[in-house]
Amino acid sequence: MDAGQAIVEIMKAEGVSTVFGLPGGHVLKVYDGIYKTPGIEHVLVRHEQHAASMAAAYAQLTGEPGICLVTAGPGATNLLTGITEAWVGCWPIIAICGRSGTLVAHKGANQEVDTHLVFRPVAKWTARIDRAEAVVDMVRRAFVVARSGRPGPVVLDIPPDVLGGEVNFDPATYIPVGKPDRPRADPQSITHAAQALAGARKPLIVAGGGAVMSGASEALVALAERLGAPVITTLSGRGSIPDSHPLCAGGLGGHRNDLSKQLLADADVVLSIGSRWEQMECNWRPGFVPSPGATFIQSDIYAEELGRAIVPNITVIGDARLVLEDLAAALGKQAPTVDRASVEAQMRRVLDNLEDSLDENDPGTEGQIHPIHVIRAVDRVFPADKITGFDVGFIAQQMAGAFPLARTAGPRSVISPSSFYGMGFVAAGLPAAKVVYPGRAAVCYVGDGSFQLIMNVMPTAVEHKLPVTWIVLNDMGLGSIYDIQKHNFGDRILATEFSFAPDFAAVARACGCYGEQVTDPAETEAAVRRALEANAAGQPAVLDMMIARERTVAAREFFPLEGEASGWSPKPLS
Ligand SMILES: Cc1ncc(C[n+]2csc(CCOP(=O)(O)OP(=O)(O)O)c2C)c(N)n1
Ligand SMILES: [Mg+2]
Repeated sequence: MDAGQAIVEIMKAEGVSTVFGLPGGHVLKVYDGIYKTPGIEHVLVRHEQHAASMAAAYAQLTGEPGICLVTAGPGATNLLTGITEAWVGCWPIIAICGRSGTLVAHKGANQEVDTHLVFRPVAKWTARIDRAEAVVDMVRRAFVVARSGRPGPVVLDIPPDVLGGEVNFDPATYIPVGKPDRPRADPQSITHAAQALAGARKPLIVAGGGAVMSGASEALVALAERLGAPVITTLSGRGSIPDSHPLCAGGLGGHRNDLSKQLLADADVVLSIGSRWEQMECNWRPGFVPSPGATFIQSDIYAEELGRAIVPNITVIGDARLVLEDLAAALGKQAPTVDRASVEAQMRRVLDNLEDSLDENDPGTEGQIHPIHVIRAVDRVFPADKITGFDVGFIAQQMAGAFPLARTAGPRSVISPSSFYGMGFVAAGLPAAKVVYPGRAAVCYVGDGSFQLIMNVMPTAVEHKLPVTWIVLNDMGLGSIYDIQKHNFGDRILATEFSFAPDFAAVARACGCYGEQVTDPAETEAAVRRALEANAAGQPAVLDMMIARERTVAAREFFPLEGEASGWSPKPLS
């Protein structure tokens, strides 16, 4: 068979059932392989960046590599931003890209560019494959690299003559890579960490995206219960402990709340599992990171991440699930030092107050639509097991910070940006939710500015019958940046307000989606219901919510807008 067909056979053997892509002449041998191979679907995007976003969303929701297939030159370079997001977010992607033919290379051939070099700083591995005989081994290796250790993107660059070359390959004898072995931590570091946790009066666990990628949820909840330790999650760790669990305290940094803020300040031992404590998560300012007197235990699968932002007292290198299981085993049957029931009761009291204060914030059906009002409507109308996407922009992001609102459904139910934070990345990836979970509803909060970057995702969702709902939080501007100009640049506003905006609902309808603009707060819930009904009937939906530009208290604290410590230049901890 030819190498193009062999690539498809390997994908199938590795469990791939969907490829996200956009063809060009250079990669038609692979497309032909997909055509001839039952069991592999192709989702045709309208911009290659969306293929990377969908592949990354697929990876977040499954833990498995998302696959992109694009042509040479611009097809490949259009992937760059989404691939970078996956690199920063540690999500596995395998991108198969075309390139100019071997015989005409380096002469300015059609669409020729050194793709493997373009992607080098933002991929775990990039390779130019020059011989058909190498293709099988290299594609197999791509699965090894993308899945193992710290997961991430792999980019393969293959000329059409190589894709058309004969390979000696029998799919029946191919041994799939499968899931990689999980690295177990050194028993000494487990003992050391367990001793610190056993002596803690106020233990706290902070779970990041690594906990989700490792499928560590059950072990996380078991250890938290064993210790009587509350759990705070980063945005990409959201769901690793279900929102409804009494030890779930919500988010970190810009997504924090009165409860998680207090717990982090008070904790005497903080166990961080699969989190890098990035700037977008904790700003690296006192009050947003463990207290100076606390013992900080950091565990990660990737040794180089340890101490990247905050120097730990104890390090544990290993797979999150195994680390959590081994810590629970090391703690054994010795009596917990913490009374879990009283911790949970205290947390409940703060959470009740929090819900009340969110109530007070929400002006209900008066005036402009308040963002909290939108979350409430979605929480009420959408099923509890929905997939939730949180795109970029303060308002969209603060949806995640409105815990205990914006309820999510447990692990692998959230699509989040990485700290690369590309506008539109999550909203473009959203249709992948229906590829992974055809039977679950999927909804995404996205800013009006961000939505305008990726609106051409709608035809793909319609064509492939991936009925999701985008809730556009429309403040007629790049509100996050507008606020910085307003508060820190003497009110000099430039390029952050839209004097013209498209009619998103009309554009949605023109693309085959259900579309509705909502201006009256009293209509919010009914509109959300209509969007969900459209989804249930197989139609994607867009709700253009004309909202007030409001932030949660946490957002104001995280990005102070006035004075010395303003926004984008936080002082690192000394
Ligand atoms: C691709 C990209 N360009 C620019 C930025 C910088 N940026 C961050 S938030 C933001 C404004 C987003 O506007 P919108 O989506 O309307 O959300 P809002 O802040 O108004 O809630 C911008 C421009 C970014 N994160 N990504
Ligand atoms: Mg906006």
